[in-house]
Amino acid sequence: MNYQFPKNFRWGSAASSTQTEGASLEGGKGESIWDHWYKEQPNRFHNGVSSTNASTFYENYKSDIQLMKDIGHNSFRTSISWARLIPQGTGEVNQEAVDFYNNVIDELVAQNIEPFICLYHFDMPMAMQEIGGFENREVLDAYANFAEVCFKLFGDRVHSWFTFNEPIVPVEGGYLYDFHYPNVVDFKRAATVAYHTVLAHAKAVVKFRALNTNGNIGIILNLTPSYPRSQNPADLKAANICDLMFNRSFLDPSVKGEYPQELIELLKEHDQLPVILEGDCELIAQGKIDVLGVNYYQPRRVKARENAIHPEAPFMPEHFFDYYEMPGRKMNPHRGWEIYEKGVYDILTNLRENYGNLPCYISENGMGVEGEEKFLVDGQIQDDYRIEFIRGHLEWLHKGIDEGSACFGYHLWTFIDNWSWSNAYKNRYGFYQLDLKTQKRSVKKSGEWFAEVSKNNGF
Ligand code: BGP
Repeated sequence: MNYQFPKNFRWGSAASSTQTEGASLEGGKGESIWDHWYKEQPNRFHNGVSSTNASTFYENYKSDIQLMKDIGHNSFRTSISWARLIPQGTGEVNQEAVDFYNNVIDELVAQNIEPFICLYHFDMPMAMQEIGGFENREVLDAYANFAEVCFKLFGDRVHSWFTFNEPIVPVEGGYLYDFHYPNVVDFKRAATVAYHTVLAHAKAVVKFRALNTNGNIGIILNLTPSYPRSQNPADLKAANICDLMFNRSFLDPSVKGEYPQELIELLKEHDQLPVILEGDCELIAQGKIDVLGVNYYQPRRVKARENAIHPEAPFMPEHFFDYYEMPGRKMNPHRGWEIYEKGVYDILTNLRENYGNLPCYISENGMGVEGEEKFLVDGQIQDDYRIEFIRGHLEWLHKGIDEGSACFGYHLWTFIDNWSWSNAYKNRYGFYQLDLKTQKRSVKKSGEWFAEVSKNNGF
């Protein structure tokens, strides 16, 4: 064995409620922004496919959990849908949802698969969005209340909690770049939503600590490293601003309990700072996490801007940088994303050197492939490219651990090919192939390979 991983290393995969459950208008579930947006603009979703049925985990959870077991999972992350559990966002709890999540958690535990539960994966209940979503401070309290309900209902069996998945994505998608509802383009409102999400996170952590719940609480961040084109000070400045805006805007408050002063100064200088109320800083300081989930897919390469900004263009992060396509970069041609395995090591090194080496795990990493059926041979997807992708990242992860990083696991995105927001089923990521017509699940070559890796705790 060339790469042996630490004892108790967590092997598994990640998914989310909206992307897998289906039954999105059944079982007493309230509408989320995804149900609503689809009704308004079905054309915004790849091939017009909604999350209404997703990959039918709601009815098939039991056999699906068996499939996890079959490929050696000892842990699995999904999320609890706020709109399923509390259909209006506040108030009445939906008993059918309680039963469903109890059944899922019980089944995972019975199969010795540790449940990692996330409380928010891009899925604002529509009733909460109608009153402003995370722009409205009332919604922060509603979210914290939802978190508390979850801790009380499931905390006896769930010991790894995560408040948010990639909280910057709904900020980017919903308030800057028009790829999530409510399709606003406004930096100051985006900054407010980001800031309020940090406050909502901290409120949930406070609830968690007050209940003395067993286990850990954390957050899952997409820590895309920002690599400068060169060491030219102008390129370095561009990369530093990206790092502040896209990584440190959530990493610093959740790990250190405070924002980087440099980020505050930058937003102040451009009149983009959200409203800060008395008590906010104390609250943020209480939101420090126990564990961090790291999602990593691709690096962000940037350079100094080459052109002046149009005087009437809205203020954007891109005022400070241009994207840079490094010649010779390795690509995943099936998704159009760069593959840079060392990124995972750079993230771990940064966490070790600058963030107290807190316990962390790779909560998402994966390779999306459009038109993956073309790799079908005798009924099985021969995804050697995915095996190579995972192996490459695990090698760098292993080096990080060797050098002292406190990384305790690796989860692939995802378990069974699932629905992915406006991309719907365009890019396939799963260990299992999903036939959309029959809902049949078939293990890919990578799933069988992963079972061996998990069994041997290395490769
Ligand atoms: C991550 C999200 C996942 C999933 C994945 C794949 O950022 O956390 O929810 O959607 O990206 O994305 P896509 O299907 O667009 O390639």
